[in-house]
Amino acid sequence: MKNADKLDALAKEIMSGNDKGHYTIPTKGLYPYQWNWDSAFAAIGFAGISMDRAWIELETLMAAQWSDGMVPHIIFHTVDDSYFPGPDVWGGVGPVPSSGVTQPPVAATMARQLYLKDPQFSRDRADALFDGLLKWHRWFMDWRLDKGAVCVTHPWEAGRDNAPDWDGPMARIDPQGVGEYTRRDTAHVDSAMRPTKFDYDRYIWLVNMGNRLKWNQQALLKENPFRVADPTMTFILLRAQRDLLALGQDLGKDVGSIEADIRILEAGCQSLWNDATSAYDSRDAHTGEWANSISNASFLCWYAGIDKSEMRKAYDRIMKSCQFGVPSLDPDSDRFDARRYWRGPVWGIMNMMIAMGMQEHNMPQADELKNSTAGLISEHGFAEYFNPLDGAPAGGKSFTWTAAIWLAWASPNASKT
Ligand code: 9WN
Repeated sequence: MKNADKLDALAKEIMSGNDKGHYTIPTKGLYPYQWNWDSAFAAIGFAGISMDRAWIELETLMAAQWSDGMVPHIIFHTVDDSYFPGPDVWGGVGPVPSSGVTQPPVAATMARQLYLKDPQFSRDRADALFDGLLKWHRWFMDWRLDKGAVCVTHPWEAGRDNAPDWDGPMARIDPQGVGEYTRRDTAHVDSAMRPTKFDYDRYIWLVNMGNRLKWNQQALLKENPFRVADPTMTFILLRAQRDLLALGQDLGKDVGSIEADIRILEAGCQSLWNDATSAYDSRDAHTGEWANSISNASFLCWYAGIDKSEMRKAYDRIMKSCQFGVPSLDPDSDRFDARRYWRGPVWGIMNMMIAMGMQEHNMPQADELKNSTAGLISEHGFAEYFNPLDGAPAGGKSFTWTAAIWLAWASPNASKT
């Protein structure tokens, strides 16, 4: 790619423009706070710029860990009216103002990437984060398992906010009493690219319930009607446990329970196999109903160390049906919407994780996906997400995680940094 150096420079500019010193915002205006998995990707983006800054990103994230082990999905370092819902609506009970739900635990995997890149520099920093990461993973194992698969208790936890995976469980919520509120997201981005009012009423209703219960997991377990066993969380936690185990062994830590947890999660992944679609799927933990959705999260199986010939076939079929993959929903689905957020668009971070797994399984699709993501970004910019049919950029612009995955993975210069 001729302009790779220019794009590297632009990606670095975006990261430094969104850098608040000890954490990074995803993009100005739309998302003015620190987000959990965004920060883990930002960390590997910073790794080629400054290893110190890369570790600081993860350290700031882990400093927001709650006493029960949960690491929140948004950390409100400041108050900013450009985002709703803010800290007052959430009522997080951690050491710093935060939301009350978590996000996919990619942090341990990205911490290990930093460690492998420069073990000497990283050793003490990794050592200091190890116990917190272990405690967070334990929290998932204690509170969120269903048949060994990890459940989300709010669509925002999966990071795939309006994925069709949640349609059934969301439809069963009656958002009574949610009252009036003003969305801010649609002031920044075309509403056709964002979740609907139907979704938002239920998002806010779930937040109000959690706040009322002071985010007590035992109480939520009883009251929360939304509990979905999800491939995003399950595959990502399984991968994170494997990385934490390897990191812990290198650091000479007590890794006692991690291997047993890995066996439980491996069984959990199998519990997400939907025979009807021949793919990994989300399952409503309350009713046992399948979402019947083949999403980009389904293809995180390789990232978790799990291979299935049916998944390879489904991947090849879906990639043939769009110009740029991996779409967040199978384009053959009648719920596919090429522009609307997690119901069709391509997300660079998902592509990177899918390709990491494919690479580890020696699949030639890994390089193809890397090259196609590089082409997508070089033609259409560092957008939050992209239309899989024509590559059109969507959502926020100058986006941290798209810049980060460019620098750490998609750029032709990535392996040289
Ligand atoms: C709610 C920040 C986050 C990502 C999520 C993405 C979107 C937030 C929102 O933005 O969600 O958490 O307000 O839409 O879906 O994956 O972490 O980039």
